[in-house]
Amino acid sequence: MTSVMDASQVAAHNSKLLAQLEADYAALAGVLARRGQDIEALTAQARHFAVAVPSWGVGTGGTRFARFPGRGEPRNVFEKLDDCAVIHQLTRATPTVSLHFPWDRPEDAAELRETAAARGLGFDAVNSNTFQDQAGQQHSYKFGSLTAGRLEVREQAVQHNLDCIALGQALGSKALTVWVGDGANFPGQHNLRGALERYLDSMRQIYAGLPDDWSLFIEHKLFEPAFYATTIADWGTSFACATALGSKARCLVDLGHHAPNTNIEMIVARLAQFGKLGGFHFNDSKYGDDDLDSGSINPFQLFLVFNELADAALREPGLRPAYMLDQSHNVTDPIESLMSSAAEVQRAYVQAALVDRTALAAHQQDNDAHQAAQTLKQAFRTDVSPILAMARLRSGGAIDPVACYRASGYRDRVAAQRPARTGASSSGIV
Ligand code: LRH
Ligand code: MN
Repeated sequence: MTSVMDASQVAAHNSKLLAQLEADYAALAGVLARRGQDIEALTAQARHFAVAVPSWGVGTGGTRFARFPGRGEPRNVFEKLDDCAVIHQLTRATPTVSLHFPWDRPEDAAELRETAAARGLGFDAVNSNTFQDQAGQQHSYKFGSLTAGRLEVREQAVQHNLDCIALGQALGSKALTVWVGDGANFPGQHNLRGALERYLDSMRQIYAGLPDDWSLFIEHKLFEPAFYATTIADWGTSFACATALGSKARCLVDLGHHAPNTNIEMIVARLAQFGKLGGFHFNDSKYGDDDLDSGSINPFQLFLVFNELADAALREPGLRPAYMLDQSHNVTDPIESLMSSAAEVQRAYVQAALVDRTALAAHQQDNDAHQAAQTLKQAFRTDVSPILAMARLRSGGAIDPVACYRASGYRDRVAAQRPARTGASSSGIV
């Protein structure tokens, strides 16, 4: 496997931090042992945790107002893979990449698959895109895609999704995520039921094109780009559609796709209970679909999501939702944000494993609300950073990924290799 960053730089970085880490690790081991918990078991669990990186996340993101490109922007899917490889080399928690088509459509899928494998990377769910028009596209998606009133538009959108499945198969992916921005901006603009009937008709054709071992993830979103009615606006509609389509169809929860203060962990519990929890797009937000770094605004919510996943896993040990990041890095180095975000999701996973579920169940049974809440808070308040760092170290990563990355000069190196985009700032998320 070719490392994008010089492994000796990582070793040199770790050697400086090792003694401190071992001291912090031993101290935490003591705290956990007093609670009857084995730090080694938790570190082993942390080492098995993995979250996929979005290919579109390693470039600088933007908003509808502007996008201000950073230095050394990746110009194609191969340079995106290089950056994704750095993230995995240092965190050891991001072995797969989620691609978006046509943004990442390769000339030669086999070459892309080999290049990724050579960098220790594989491919998670692929994403279709019928929320933009591509150059030379016959029919516009301005008035919808899978729900469009005109049959030829729907057929084009269905065919695009079938092409994504074929490409994903060639790349070794096992799932297709379908998010459509379809909806209306004005009451009366379209028939609400008719739009969903057309969506289901289109999705049945896509579902029929799924290989037996594939999954189809339906991603709901409350609003944007539609600002009055979004066809797949909430988990209920997504759940109804996934149920109508069949066992290979499940629901994907993007944390930023809900109204402020929505109890997202309860949505997770519901979807898990009914066997339709397919996966996640992790990010954080304060207002809308802000696509901010995971755990950067509301880390307690992220913990509560993993607390529900840990509870669900007790009931269905085979539960394996797809974990993916979906973020837009407008003002930070995307590599740093993705490394920190992967660690924050891993942190919530480990903190959820710290919850004393026997004590919690007893407090719930006794209606001791205070102690029940404190049982969760104790796990959330536990600083598991030494476990995350030790997991990285033992898996060949960096004790402090961002510090190691900055010391490596990788961004300077790629900035020299990849000419900066000049001219007026464009707009849009990528
Ligand atoms: C829509 C979304 C979807 C992606 C896109 C990049 O807001 O979350 O998952 O296709 O962002
Ligand atoms: Mn998403």
